[in-house]
Amino acid sequence: MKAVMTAEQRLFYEANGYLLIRDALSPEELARVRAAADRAEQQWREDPSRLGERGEALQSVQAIIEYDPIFLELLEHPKVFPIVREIIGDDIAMVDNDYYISPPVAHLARHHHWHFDEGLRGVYSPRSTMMVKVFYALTDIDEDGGATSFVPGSHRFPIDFKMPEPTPEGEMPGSVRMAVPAGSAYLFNGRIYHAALPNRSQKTRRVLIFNYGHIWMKPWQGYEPSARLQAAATTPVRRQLLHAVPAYGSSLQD
Ligand SMILES: O=C(O)CCC(=O)C(=O)O
Repeated sequence: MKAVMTAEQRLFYEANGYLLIRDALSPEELARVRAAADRAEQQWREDPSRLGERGEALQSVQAIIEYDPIFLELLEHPKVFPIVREIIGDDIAMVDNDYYISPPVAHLARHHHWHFDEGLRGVYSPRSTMMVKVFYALTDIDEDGGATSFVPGSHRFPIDFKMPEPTPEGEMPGSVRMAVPAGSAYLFNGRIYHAALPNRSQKTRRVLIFNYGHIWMKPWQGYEPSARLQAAATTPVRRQLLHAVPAYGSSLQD
């Protein structure tokens, strides 16, 4: 595998546990992705049996890759996927994927309180990276617009580290917010302490989420790729991302 991260990106990610990739999507790509996301949202709203959250602070279209081929392309986007692969390794595979729609909320409702994505005690290995999650912003996200917030460096805290309580507004000491323009991507280590802050702006936040782990990990329940997608996957990268290869011994070659 060719290393693609700049020295600055590598150091920033190692120190902080997250990375911002500005202009990950060109304006044309953003428009195409946004149009496909709108179509998926409409299908999902029209059929309440489709999986996802239907709450006040979050509506989510679960397993968005099943809705349109453009989302599969994003799963291996040339500006972002090589970075994720460099961090995780050649045994990379998809864990879960969603389209999150977070409308403004009148009070402090939020959909993700402070948490780590993984707390896999049986395999606790602080030098390993189990998961990396990528967000693509489909709308501009303001400071008060339901931004994802991180405690930088917390991916390296010991598993029994006692995190402080957030303020009622959801603030954590030393945290940063992903207030970013549409078309940006950000990624983070699954062991970083993070939250979605309340959306107190006037705008609905829209993001696509792709979570990656290792081929020997199962996809998150409810996110197992369909037989249709697996059968249509022909390239080695897509077959591995969609778990259409053996769980043990599989690795991308180039
Ligand atoms: O929506 C967000 O900004 C955060 C979501 C989150 O916490 C997660 O996907 O684990």
